[in-house]
Formats: sequence, structure tokens, C-alpha cells
Amino acid sequence: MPNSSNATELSALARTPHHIVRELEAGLLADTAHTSPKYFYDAVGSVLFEAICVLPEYYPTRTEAEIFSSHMADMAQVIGLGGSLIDLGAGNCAQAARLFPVLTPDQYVPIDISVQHLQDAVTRLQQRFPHIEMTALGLDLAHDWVLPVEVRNDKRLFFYPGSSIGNFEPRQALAFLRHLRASCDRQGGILIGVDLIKDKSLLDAAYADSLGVTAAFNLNLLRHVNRLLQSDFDVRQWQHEAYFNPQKSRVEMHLRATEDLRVNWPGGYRNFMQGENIHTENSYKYSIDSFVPLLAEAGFSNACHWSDPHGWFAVMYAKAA
Ligand code: AVI
Repeated sequence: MPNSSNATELSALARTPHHIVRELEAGLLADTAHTSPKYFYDAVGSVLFEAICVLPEYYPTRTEAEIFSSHMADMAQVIGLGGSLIDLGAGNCAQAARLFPVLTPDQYVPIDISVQHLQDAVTRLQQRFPHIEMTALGLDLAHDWVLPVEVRNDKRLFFYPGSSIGNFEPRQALAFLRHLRASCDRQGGILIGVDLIKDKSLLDAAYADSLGVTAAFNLNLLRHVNRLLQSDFDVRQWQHEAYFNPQKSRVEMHLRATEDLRVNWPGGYRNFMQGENIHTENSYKYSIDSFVPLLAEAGFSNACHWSDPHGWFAVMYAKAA
């Protein structure tokens, strides 16, 4: 018979879907402990990520925005007007909204894991752009997903900004792009932000900023995991670590145990030795020459790109034809 505090723990755990509990346990018990980057984004993590995006060291967001501002008219010429703009991982929809006046989509389909967060943004946006049909969808893009019939089939443009493609392993990135290709006809296309390989010192600083916001973002994952798994991670026993790994062309984020410790959760535990890591994120960096073949392998063609004067970031467009 569980005592009352055990019963509370177990009922809280029962609210976490089974597959999430299993995935977290498997990752924490692996030889090299790891967690999926999706666990960064609880309420606090989402706010911290918004703060990261305006940090001076984190160049991707503002560089991508500059590319859109400088080349929007050219992009519209290549992409064409109208159709359905499908915003993958839309967040507050701000990025896509800047495309509306130029691309004039007939339909806007923002997708995010949290449909509630989306609904508020869409309600505000619908007032500004009443002539665009808007359909918000709550989907986890990391799992199998299909677009419902409400999404118009003619001229689907998948919009995937922010270099989120970099958080997939290359094999998964290819599978994801293939899935997009299979979800549109020959009129469709993809408009995607890709972070490019650059000087290690710039990459290291972007993921280990001087204010420690990225450190807080990384450490906050432990609190989120505690809620999902009823585990007892103590954030004070862990340290943020991030660096560019040039062999693998990716920035790696880890949490490093600062002392020998044990983490417990209902039905399991793991001992960590001082210096042992949990691998929390990879952020792959591409070159134009490595990303174009990936698009081609996925079934997209006629790729073109726009970049910033430093060549730090690229916005790429490719047709489904
Ligand atoms: C969401 N994603 C593209 C970010 C990135 O740069 O990989 C997440 C991030 N992690 C640390 N800082 C930002």
C-alpha cells in the first residue's frame, strides 16, 4: 500500500503520458545519459528561449530577420503569391506574420506543440489580416503527423524558420524533409532557415552567453523533467556546458554533474559521478553545399538561397516539383 506522499507522486506520474515516461527513463539510463531538446520548452523554458533570441551573442534570430527584411521582394518573386502558408513550430506567429503582406497567402496554418499558446496569437493576427483563412493546429512535429483536410492542398508552402532543422539528427532531418515533400503536391515548396558553419568562437559564445540565459534554459530542463517524471534533480548540482564540435558539425549542449550524486524517480534511479554529463541538445550547422543535397534527397529541387553579408545564416527555398 503506497503511503500518501507516494500516492501523490504516483498519481502525478500517471498524468504524464506513458511514452514520455519511457522515453525519459530510457534516456537517463543510457550509457551516455541524454534527453530530447523538446523538454526545454515548458512555460519557463519558452520564455527563456525568447530571451535567448534577443541576446547579442545569439546571432541566428536577428540575422535571419535581417535576411528576410533585405530580400523579401526577391523571395516573393521566386516563391509566387497565394496558397497555404504552413508555419512549422509557429510559436507566437510573429515571423510568418511578416511574410503576409508580401506573399499574400490565402490560408495560414500555424502548427505548434501547444495549441493554446497558438490560439491567442492567431486570434490577434486574424484581426489584423481578416481576409486570410487561419487554422491553428496542435501537433508534435517530432512524431508522425498528418495535415487534416482543412488544410488546402493547392500550393502548400512549408515555412520552417529559426534553423530548427538543426535540432534533428541528420538522418531524422532527411526523414522530416521527406515527410514535408510527401505532404505537398508539385505546386508546393519549402522556405527554411539554416544556420551555417562558422568560426568556433562565435558558435561557442552563442550557446554559452555571458548573462547565463542559455545556462538557465539548459538547467531548467531538469525542473521540467522533475515534473514529468517525479524525479528529484537538484539544479544546483549541475552545470551548463556548450561547445561546437567541428568533427560532427554541431553545437552540443550538456549538463555536467558538479559532484557525485544520485537521481531518483518512482521505479528507478541513476548515480552520476562528478563530471558525468547528460547530453541535452545538438544543433547541427550546415553549409549551403551540404544542405542543398539534403533537400534534393528529400525530393525538393531548384533550391536557391539568401544570406547575410557575413554568410552566417541562410534562408533557402526549394520547390516540390
Ligand atoms: C530552437 N533551436 C533552433 C535553438 C538552436 O539554436 O539550436 C535552440 C537553442 N538552444 C540553445 N540556444 C538556442
